[in-house]
Amino acid sequence: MNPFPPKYQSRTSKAAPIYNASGLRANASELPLAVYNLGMALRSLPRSKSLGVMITASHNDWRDNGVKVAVDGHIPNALDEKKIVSLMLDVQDPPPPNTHKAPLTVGVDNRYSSLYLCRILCLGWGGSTRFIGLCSTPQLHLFSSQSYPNHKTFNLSISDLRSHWTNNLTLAYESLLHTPKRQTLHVDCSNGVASIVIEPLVRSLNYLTLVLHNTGGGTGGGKEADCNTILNEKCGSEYVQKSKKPPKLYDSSDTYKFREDSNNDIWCSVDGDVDRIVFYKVISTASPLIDDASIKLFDGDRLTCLVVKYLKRVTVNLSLNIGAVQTGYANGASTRYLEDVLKVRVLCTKTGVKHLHEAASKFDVGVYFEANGHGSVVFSPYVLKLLTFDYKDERLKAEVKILKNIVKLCNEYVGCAVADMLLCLVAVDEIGWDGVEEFYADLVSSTTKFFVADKNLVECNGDETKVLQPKGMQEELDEAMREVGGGGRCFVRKSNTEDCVRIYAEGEDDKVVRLLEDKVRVILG
Ligand code: 16G
Ligand code: ZN
Repeated sequence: MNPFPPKYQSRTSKAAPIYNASGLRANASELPLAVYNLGMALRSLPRSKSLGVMITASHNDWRDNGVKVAVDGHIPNALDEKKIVSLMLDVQDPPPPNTHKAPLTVGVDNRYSSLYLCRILCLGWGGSTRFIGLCSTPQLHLFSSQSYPNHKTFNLSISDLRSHWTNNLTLAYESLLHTPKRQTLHVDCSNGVASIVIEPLVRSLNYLTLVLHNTGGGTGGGKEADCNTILNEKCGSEYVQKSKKPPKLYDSSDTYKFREDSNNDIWCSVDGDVDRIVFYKVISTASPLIDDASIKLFDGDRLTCLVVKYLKRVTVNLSLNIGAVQTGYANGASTRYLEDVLKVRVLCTKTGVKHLHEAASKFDVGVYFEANGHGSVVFSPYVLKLLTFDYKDERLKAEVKILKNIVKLCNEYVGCAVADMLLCLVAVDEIGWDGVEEFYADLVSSTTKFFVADKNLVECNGDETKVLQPKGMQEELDEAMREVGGGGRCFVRKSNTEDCVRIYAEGEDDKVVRLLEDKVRVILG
C-alpha cells in the first residue's frame, strides 16, 4: 500500500517557514519575512509577560537560521504558540502599536545571518529591546525571565548578568563535589557560541580543567569562503551522537590527536546554541586517521540513568517521587534499566524539549533527556518548598543542602548543556564513566530520513510512537515488527525541523534493524 496518493506526490510548492514546538527554522534566505512577522506577532502577546527571542538554528547547518521565543523564560505553552502561529499567518495592517513596558530580550548565535535577522525581528517588534549579544539559548531564557522592570536583576548590566551566571554555576558545582579533585574534560564547542559562553568558567572553576576545542564561535561559524571553522560541520553533539565518531578538530593550534595516548580521555560535545550535550570516551586507535578513531558514547539516555541514579542516592531520606521522561527514540535498554533496576516511573512524550519538560514537572523531581542530549532536571513546587524548611535531622539537613545546590545548578526554564555538563560530572564522581558504561548494553538502532512530497500526511498519536493517518499504516508496521522478531521496534513520525519523515528502528542486532528499516521503507512507499 502506498499511503501517499500521487496527487500529493506531485506537489512542489514549499510552504513558508512556520513557528512550531522547535521554534522557527529554515534556510536563512527564506526567513526575513517570517522573522519580521514573528516580531510583529510578539506585540500582541500579553503585556504582563516577559518576552525573549534567540536567533539560532541550534544544531542545523550553518546556512540555516531560526528563532526561539521565550515567554516568562519558558518555551511558549500550547496557547501562546498557537497565538504566535496565527498572528504570523494573519498579519494585521496597520500592525497594532507596541504597548509593552518590558523590553524584548534578544540574543544571537554566531551564524553570519544572525545579526541581520535580529535587526529584522526588532523592526517587526517595534518596541524597546535589551540586547544580550552572543549567548546560548538557555542563557537567553534565563536572562529574559529577569527582564521585568521591577525584577531585582533588571538594572544589572549584561556583563554582570553573565558573571552572575558563571559564579552561580561555579559555586553550585564546587559545593556538590564530594571530594574535590582535579579532573580534565575536553569540550567540543561545535564552532558555535559555546566557546564564548564557557570561557569564563574555564577561569572560575578550581577543580575542573576544561579544554575547549572547535572554538570558532567568535569568528562567524561558517561564513562562506573566508572562514575555516564551520559551525556544526563534522562536530558538535548532533554529529557525534548520530555518527558515533569523534569530532573533526578545526583550530589550527589544536594539537589533540585521537590516538592511543588519548585512550580513556573524557570528552563532551555540545550543539550550536548550547542546549544539548553528549559525553564520550575515546577508544584507543593506532591509526593517525581521525576517521578510524572510535568513541564510547554516553548519550542522553545514559545521562538520564546517571542523573536519576545520583538523585536517588543523594535523597534517600527525603524519599521523593523521582521519575524520568523519554521519547520514542530512547534506547529500549535504557527504559528497561530505569524501570527495572532504578525502579522509577518513565513517561514517554513527543519529540521536542517542551513536551519532555512539561511531563517532567509531573514528578517531585523529573529527569529528562532526549537521546540527542537535550535535557534537564525539573523540581516541583512541593520540593522547592521542602527546601525552605529547617531540619533537625542531620541526614535530612545534608540532603537538603545537596538538593539546593542541584536546583541552583539546573536551568529551570530549558535544559542547559553547561549546567548538565557540571551535573553529570558530579553524578559520575562515585561510579566513574566505566560504571555508566555497565548500566546496560544498547540495543542496535537507526534513525533515517524518508523524503515524501507532503510529510503532513503522517499523523501520529500523542507520544508519536504510533501512526494514526494514513489509516492502516500502523497495522502494517506492527506486522513488520512481528515478522522480524529479535526485539524489533519501529515508529515513523514527521520531522519538525526538516522536510521529511523520520524512521526509527531498533532491535537486538544489526540484521533485525536493517530488515525492519527496509520493511518500513516499503510500507512508506
Ligand atoms: C528540535 C527540538 C529537539 C528535537 C529535534 C527533533 C527543541 C528546542 N528542539 O531540535 O528537541 O529533538 O527538534 O527534530 O525543542 P525533528 O522533529 O526534525 O526530528
Ligand atoms: Zn540546540
